[in-house]
Amino acid sequence: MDLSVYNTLILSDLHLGAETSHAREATRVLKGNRFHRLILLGDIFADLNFARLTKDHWKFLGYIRKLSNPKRNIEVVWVEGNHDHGLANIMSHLVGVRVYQRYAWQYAGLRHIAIHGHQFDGFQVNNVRLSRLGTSLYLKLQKLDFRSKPIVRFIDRLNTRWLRMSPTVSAGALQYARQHEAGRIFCGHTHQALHVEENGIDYYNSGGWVDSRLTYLTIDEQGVRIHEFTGHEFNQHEYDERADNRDSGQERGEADSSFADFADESGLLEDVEYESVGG
Ligand SMILES: [Mn+2]
Repeated sequence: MDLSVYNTLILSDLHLGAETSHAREATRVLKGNRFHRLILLGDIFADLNFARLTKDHWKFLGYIRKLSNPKRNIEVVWVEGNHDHGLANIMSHLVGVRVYQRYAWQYAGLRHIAIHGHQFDGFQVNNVRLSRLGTSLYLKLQKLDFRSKPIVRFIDRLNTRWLRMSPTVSAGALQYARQHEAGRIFCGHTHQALHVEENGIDYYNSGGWVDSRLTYLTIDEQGVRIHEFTGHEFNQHEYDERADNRDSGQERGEADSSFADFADESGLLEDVEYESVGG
């Protein structure tokens, strides 16, 4: 992977807790890149049910906690999505990250705004609960291979609604950027990585980590780039290990083991030691 230091790396829609979440791959992206700022642009969680988090999901959270350690000098920002909604307090304590509804910063002479994007999806605004259910259903159905025609038609309709959401969010975001005098605006939510330029304003969507395309954004002096994680970095051993993790249902339920993974990855035990010496 690229070893240059990015000003900002943006990742969204990991949906931790969902079976389709590619948490392991997302952790590899964070470990394989260097950046001054990390923006988790919403829907990092699928819902509030922590029992559904697998070993890899806890490891991702552990690594976020590690990155947010002040000694690392990386600004880690969590922007709330419609699935993350209400997690702000829990997350700031668990992983030590500040949570925002939207985050704005200045870079390369331009105002940058990061906002999840459900705010621009008319359906979502008045119907958070229903749409949350819709997303989980959509993610579940995507995995299944149906033969039944009515169900296929239903999935097609759901897909169409999903695809229509992408231009709706980009249009709303561009309008929002214009109103707030931003040169660049970043969203997630649609699970489709995208770049749209309109009258000198750039809209970028970071895509997601639940579909076949796994994408993230980087910002540096060369500009903004959409990256696709291809998985070429994997070797067979890691694939096997991953398959093992998916199969071990009992292990997934063991809170002790999950917490150990989280603590291990985050350096939590080192912190405890450090704090007890300092205090
Ligand atoms: Mn969303």
